Amino acid sequence: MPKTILITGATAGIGAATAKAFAADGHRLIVTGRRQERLNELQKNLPTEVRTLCFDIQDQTATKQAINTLPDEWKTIDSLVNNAGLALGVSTLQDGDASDWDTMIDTNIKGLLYISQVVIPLMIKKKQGHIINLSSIAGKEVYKGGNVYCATKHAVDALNKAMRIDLLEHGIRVTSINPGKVETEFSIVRLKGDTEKAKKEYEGYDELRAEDIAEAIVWTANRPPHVNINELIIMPTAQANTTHLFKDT
Ligand code: 8X3
Repeated sequence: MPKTILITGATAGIGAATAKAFAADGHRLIVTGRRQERLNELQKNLPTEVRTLCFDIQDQTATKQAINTLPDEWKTIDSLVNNAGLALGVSTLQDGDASDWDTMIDTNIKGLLYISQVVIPLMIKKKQGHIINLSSIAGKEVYKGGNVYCATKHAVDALNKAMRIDLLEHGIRVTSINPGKVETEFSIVRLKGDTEKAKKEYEGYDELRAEDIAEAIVWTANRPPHVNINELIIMPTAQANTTHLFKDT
């Protein structure tokens, strides 16, 4: 039975791979992001019915309005994949840039809250649904230069647990996915466009691919309704934790 899956930040990386994986399974999609051309491109390349919603998740009003524009037959969202998120900078706290902090907090925490608050009532009405929150190993551990990014992902970890309590009586499942190093645009964004340095992040070991995470996300969504995967921590075999990475160079 085809489901309706809403994926935030679907234009690249894990979001785009997740859209492809769900579409390959025959599900219809609502893909969101800030770049309409990228959303159109994604829509063109997916084999199932797709609606695009272009808005900035940091803007609560825009987020609300975007979901409200969906026709009723698309408001039957089965799974919300809270994927939009980013890291900016690797400075110590004392050298950090407050505008980077704001963007990370506004996207990773507040954006996740804004969209969840609009989608949850639609799921409550149906007495079912599944929220899949993209956290990170940075939501479990803290490392040098990670400060605010780690704090935002720790917040996602807390919200994941809180949602499970708040939504318990409504039969809504809540899962968090915590990946280690996945090669996407993540490091290019974090390192402010320094592609050379970003490439080095993934050299000397076999890093995770966006598709590895997408496959896990689809697997959690495909469990029978009485099974909830609370959380998954997924690492490259070469990465034990955020401070132990075995590079064979
Ligand atoms: C990204 C994983 O290890 O770079 O969320 O913090 S890590």
